[in-house]
Amino acid sequence: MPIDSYDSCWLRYEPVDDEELLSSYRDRCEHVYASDSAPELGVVREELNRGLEGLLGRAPHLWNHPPRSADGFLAIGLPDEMRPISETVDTDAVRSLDEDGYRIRSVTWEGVDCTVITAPTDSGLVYGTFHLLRLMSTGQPIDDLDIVEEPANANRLINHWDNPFRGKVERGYAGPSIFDWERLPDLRQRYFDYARLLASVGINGVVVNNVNTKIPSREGANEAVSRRAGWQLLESDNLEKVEALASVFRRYGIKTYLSVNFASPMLVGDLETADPLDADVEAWWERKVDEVYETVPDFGGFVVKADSEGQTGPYDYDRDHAEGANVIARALEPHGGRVWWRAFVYGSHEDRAVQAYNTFEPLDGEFHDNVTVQIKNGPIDFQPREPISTLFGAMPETDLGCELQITQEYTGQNVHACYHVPQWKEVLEFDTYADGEGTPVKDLLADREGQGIAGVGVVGDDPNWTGHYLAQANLYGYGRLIWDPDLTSEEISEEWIRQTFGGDSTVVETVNEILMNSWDASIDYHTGSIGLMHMMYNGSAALENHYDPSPEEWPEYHGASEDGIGLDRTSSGSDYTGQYREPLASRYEDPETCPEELLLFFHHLPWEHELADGTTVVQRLYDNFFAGVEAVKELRAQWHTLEGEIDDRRYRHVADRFDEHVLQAERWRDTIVSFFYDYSGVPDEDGRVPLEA
Ligand code: GCV
Repeated sequence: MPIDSYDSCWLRYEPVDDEELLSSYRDRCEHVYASDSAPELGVVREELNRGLEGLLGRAPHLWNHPPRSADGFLAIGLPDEMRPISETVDTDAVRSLDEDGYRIRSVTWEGVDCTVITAPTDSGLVYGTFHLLRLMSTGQPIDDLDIVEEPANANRLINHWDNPFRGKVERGYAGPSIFDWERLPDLRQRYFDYARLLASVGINGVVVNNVNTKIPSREGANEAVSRRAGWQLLESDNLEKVEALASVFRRYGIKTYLSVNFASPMLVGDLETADPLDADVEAWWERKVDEVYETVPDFGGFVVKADSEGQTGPYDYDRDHAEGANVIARALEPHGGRVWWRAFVYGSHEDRAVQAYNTFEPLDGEFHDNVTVQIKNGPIDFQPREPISTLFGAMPETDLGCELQITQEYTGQNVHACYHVPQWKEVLEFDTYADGEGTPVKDLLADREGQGIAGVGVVGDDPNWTGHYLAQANLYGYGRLIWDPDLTSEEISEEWIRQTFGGDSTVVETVNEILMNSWDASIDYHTGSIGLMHMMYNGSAALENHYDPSPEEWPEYHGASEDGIGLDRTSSGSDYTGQYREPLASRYEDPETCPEELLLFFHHLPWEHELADGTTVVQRLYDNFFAGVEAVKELRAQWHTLEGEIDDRRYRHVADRFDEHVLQAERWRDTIVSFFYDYSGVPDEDGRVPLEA
């Protein structure tokens, strides 16, 4: 069931073809008793209508009271709202669930088989509804359910890097922004469908514009044109546009946020300073935030990128980042809003990896209660694999957020297949030793009201939303994983496949294998899998593509020289190792104990340094780059077996991309292994390098 002219992603609600399941679903869901007292409950009814009509072949009967004549029914409401719920579940226990939590239970009420969905909040009912529909869409039985769900992370955000008024998305590979700021407050159906997709996987906050709120003007650029940028969303005239989007998202329990420029008091207001300790600046933020909340009463808060890549920040006024964040936080506090203050600050240290910790760790305890310091998963920038940022676990007095990237900036953009859930799992499972052994990132972030996870958005106006059909799995998986980090990558991919391509076991197994092997392949042909990274083309600032290989641009990131490769980040180098707690610091410090997949991130080693199995560094790099390309060819071959098994449109789209993916992986391999050979002069033992002319 396509949504207008664009893809329905995992909300296809294809007819159930298993007769037994169909009849059991019908018995329990043909009649629905659902309250419609709150806006979210309108959404529940709409989604059930749409979903059940698709799955069961006919729309359900919706009731405002228990359907007396029915043999079974579905009851959805707050714990005390309806008797089939209050008389069958422990309502105190439901009321004490976390916000957004819910309970689904099969019960017998007055002799009738019922399914109840109940929650402490309306948004919990939305999530519970999507859960039940997911069970049916993936062919699960629903006649004996007893499910209690609470999200692990309180804040589950998408950060759009969309540039308002320009239509472009920075690092967006799925076409222009779906948000049409020129036409807003007019709404598009697509906004509602986007909100449905997000709510169905548990997202509860959307930052609608790019953290780069001011595009640094380029020489010769028309200033009036380059001024049209994200910071303007804070202008009074634009707030009704923000409210229009918020009116859509709030129906699904999703809050709306804005990225704002630190110099807003000067850009949006007419002050001559943005100094966070200036009284006029403080008063300006208060007035502006009051105005925002008058227009958008449930506004979520602001994201700020400061002192980074051309964006103004507190350093411009000799203030620190806590002083910078706090002036904005104080203005938001009376309204319950929050500042998500990014730790992505670099440029003043020779080794970028060490700067975020050096900047933020000393400020632990200085941030206002409603500030969250948002940290990228690794110290560099969303590379195919990085060590985990040393800031996790280093700021116990501060609310922290983890920033992941859903869009594939460095992993092949909209052409390469790369399923990122295994990578994010590695991040969340990483043991920081912050509180001794057994303090993984996921536990540090969980269960704190001011913490959570932010994912850099992936959608654009492309009919398939994500540029590459298989990249839908990343949006789906991001939401599911941050709701429940204990789900396995395979569980998530399998859910996605069943809802997206149907339940045929060959299709499920094949797509699952493709997804699960794609990240490893990407690391192999982009990096060689022993800790290198950042070898992509950047070019001029206007053209940065981060897609093609270009290792010669980045000596400071890979450290290749005639005597070896890698960077010394041990105590004899930049001492990034020293920012970790023990035993991690010692483990990374010594090349003998450093995990091989991160070796050259921490160590500069001779090309012919022997690894544990006797293979040299340069030979391992050659082997891994070649293996990566072979793996991509295998993914393509597996995809080819699906011809005729899934619809031709999606089959072709992915098949064509795999052809290009193979070519690009070969280009990466050939460029980088030749680069290594030029430096090392060491040929490949298997005769593959130097390449034949
Ligand atoms: C939004 C990298 C990306 C930029 C991005 C920046 C950031 O540098 O290339 O496009 O800017 O990270 O995360 O702020």
